[in-house]
Amino acid sequence: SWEGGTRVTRSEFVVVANRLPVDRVVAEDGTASWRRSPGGLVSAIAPVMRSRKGTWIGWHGAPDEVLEPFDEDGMHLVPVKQTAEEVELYYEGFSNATLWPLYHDVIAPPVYDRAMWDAYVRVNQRFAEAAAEVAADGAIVWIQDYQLQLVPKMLRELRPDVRIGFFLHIPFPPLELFWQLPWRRRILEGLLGADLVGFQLPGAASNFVRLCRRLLDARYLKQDVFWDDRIVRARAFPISVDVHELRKLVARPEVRERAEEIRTDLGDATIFLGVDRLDYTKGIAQRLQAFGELFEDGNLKPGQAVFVQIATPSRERVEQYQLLREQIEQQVGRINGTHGELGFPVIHYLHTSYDRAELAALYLAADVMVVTPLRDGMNLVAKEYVACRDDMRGTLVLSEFAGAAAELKRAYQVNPYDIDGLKETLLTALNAEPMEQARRMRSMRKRVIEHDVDRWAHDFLAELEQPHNL
Ligand code: GDG
Repeated sequence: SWEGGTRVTRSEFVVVANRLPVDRVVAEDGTASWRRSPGGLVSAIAPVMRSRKGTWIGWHGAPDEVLEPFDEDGMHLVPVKQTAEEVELYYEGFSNATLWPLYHDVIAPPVYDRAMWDAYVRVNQRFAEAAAEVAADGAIVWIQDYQLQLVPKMLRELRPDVRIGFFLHIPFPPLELFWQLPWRRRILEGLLGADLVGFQLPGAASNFVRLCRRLLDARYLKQDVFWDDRIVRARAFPISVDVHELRKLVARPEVRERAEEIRTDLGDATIFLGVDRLDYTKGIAQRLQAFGELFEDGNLKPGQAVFVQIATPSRERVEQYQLLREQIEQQVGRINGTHGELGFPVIHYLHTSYDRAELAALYLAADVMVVTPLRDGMNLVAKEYVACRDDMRGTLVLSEFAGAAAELKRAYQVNPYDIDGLKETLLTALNAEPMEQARRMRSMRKRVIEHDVDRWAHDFLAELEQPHNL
């Protein structure tokens, strides 16, 4: 159809996310092109996008730049503008300095700032308008994550005919914490614009339903909320990883060789591995503290065991992230300075990001994978490690506070706040016999292989498409 002179492609299936599923890459000769972003969400949704001729609405990553819709990798992409100020207030501000800490147990103090809120409302409205413009009659619109919680309601006001799904990738907090938010009612009403609100865990769905009752006086039955003469379903859909992609990666001879090379480079020491965005929710300080103390106690010797910590740069303009980086780098320096020996540092700290093949090689090389978030919606790293270990070797130490703990029952589970417990668990995992490693790995692999990210997307959309009228 033609609207206002510009051509609008209408789609039966629309995904709305803060970021588009592509990154701009600039070649040496200066020509720019797009490359599909790494990560499970994109690979899970891409096939659905293609088969349904879908449209993905999101920011393209450059502040102030206005881009026309384009096609890439079989997907129709609609860029949404963000000014530099909006990136600061809506994205770095309300999304990552307010909602992120509030939804993760207030591990860091949330910032409550009215200008940030105003920008959040403004940008959400822009996304809702973009979705309203491209959605065909009765289309399915699937909105992603905490940056866009107002979009369901805003979109419903513009387009009552479409079916709206929302998925929250991070935890949904208990009532006592959510109550702090000055705009708590607006966020809740925003989410209630959806037909289906998906969470990682059933407990998060319950938190949501309880809040609807206490804050909005909404009627409910189990996990259905009655709102505005509609039923809003709250359900859990634990996200997962692209098992197929990871299995293909670890089958590549060069990935296997690279894993061997990593082991040799580290002097055939026992390898403990952490892979995280550098984020204060990930419990990096706790795991390094525990690891360092094992040297102090004489349980580990330099040269015999090393910790490889990949810390991918993240949200570097948000103050809490700058503080965290200083704290972790100081801690690494102190532990290496105290326990390392010439040629034998005890921690290899890498503040950089790697390609998927290198990550897979690291997973294959690691004896003990250490995943100790203080709070995490799911944690895909834990599932990726399991998906990669088709040799049935290696052990996983996993925080009870990661969503993944509900499924990976055979991991060595820990409370990351309990440093003594963490030390003990690291040693138990290190000393597990190969038979025991295989027994646990087999059971965890079964879960991840049967519940991969395709199934997650399929289950969500099947529930969304089910008729569910009053
Ligand atoms: C949020 C929620 C939820 C990491 N370093 C590199 C790299 N990664 C990849 C990992 C993994 C992803 O990033 C991280 O996912 P996580 O789930 O571990 O954590 P968050 O980024 O906090 O994700 C979380 C998730 O959303 C999905 O719903 O599970 O709870 O917080 O895939 O492999 N990838 C590459 N280079 C790196 O250096 N290519």
